[in-house]
Amino acid sequence: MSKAMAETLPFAGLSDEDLEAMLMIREFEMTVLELFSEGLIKGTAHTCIGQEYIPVALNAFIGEEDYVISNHRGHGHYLARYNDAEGLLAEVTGRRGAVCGGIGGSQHIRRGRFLSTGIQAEGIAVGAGIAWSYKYRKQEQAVFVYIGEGTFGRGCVYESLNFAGLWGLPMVIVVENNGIALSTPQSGGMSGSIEGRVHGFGIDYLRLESRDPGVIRLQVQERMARVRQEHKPLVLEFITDRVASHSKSDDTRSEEELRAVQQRYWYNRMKASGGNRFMELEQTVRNRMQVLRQDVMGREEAEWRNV
Ligand SMILES: Cc1ncc(C[n+]2csc(CCOP(=O)(O)OP(=O)(O)O)c2C)c(N)n1
Repeated sequence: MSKAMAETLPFAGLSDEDLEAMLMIREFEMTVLELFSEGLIKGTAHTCIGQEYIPVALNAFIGEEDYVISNHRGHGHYLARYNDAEGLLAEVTGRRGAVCGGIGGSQHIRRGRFLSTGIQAEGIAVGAGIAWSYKYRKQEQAVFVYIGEGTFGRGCVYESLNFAGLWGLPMVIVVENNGIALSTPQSGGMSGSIEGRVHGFGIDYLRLESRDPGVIRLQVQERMARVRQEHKPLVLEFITDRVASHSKSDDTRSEEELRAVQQRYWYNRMKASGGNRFMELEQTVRNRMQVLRQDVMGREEAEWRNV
């Protein structure tokens, strides 16, 4: 499907449940940016504004026993899985009720079979190890690893792909290709393509341009089943956009580029065509987040020593 075609899709498959989850992630990230400006975030934070639909779409394929390994831009990955804005907001602001007692902050979250790491490419190597243990024990679970296209600059991505291809590991490697790594566009940092590199290891690959979770699910479901049934790794490359800065106030893109990003943003497109249903859902989510913010920010500092 061409990028232009994907961009004109009318979000036919977007249920209220998906829309609410996407809006909640967006609202959470907007809150993080505000708190960041007020100096109330502990450490740093990278928002996934623009990419909210990806974990919402994929969550339908992730079972309780599966592992999800997230990266530095991981709030949406966590929220799509656990719908726990309270625990995460407390975590990034270091308040009581934090999911990791306030030790992990934005980038280092652990809950059940969910891990995130701020070290680029650490997740794919750890994920390959976990997937190998699933295979060795003849378990049906899979490992989902999120990485950005810029992380293909690290050598252990290739060691992990080789290992996954060679041993037939039940892994889904989700590449969130937002076209820019910090301030380096893909064209300035990558020779060849992600598809070419993945095929070099004999690994199944699918490129996704839609931003509609319903459409995405239809496109991936068959390949996803093979990961478990045939123990085959799969790489899903999402062509997406980082709508906000890399972290905060560090965007080097031109005004023209940023305008194009805003035009492609699912939120702006939905808002323009979503009518009352969209407005009502957005207001509900916004109110919920405001109440949560007041509650969490009124709490004492997290007791991280008790974790
Ligand atoms: C080993 C390592 N080197 C450098 C960094 C600093 N760093 C954090 S994010 C980032 C760019 C990541 O780009 P990409 O993988 O495309 O993900 P995106 O930020 O676009 O989501 C860099 C260089 C890091 N976290 N880890």
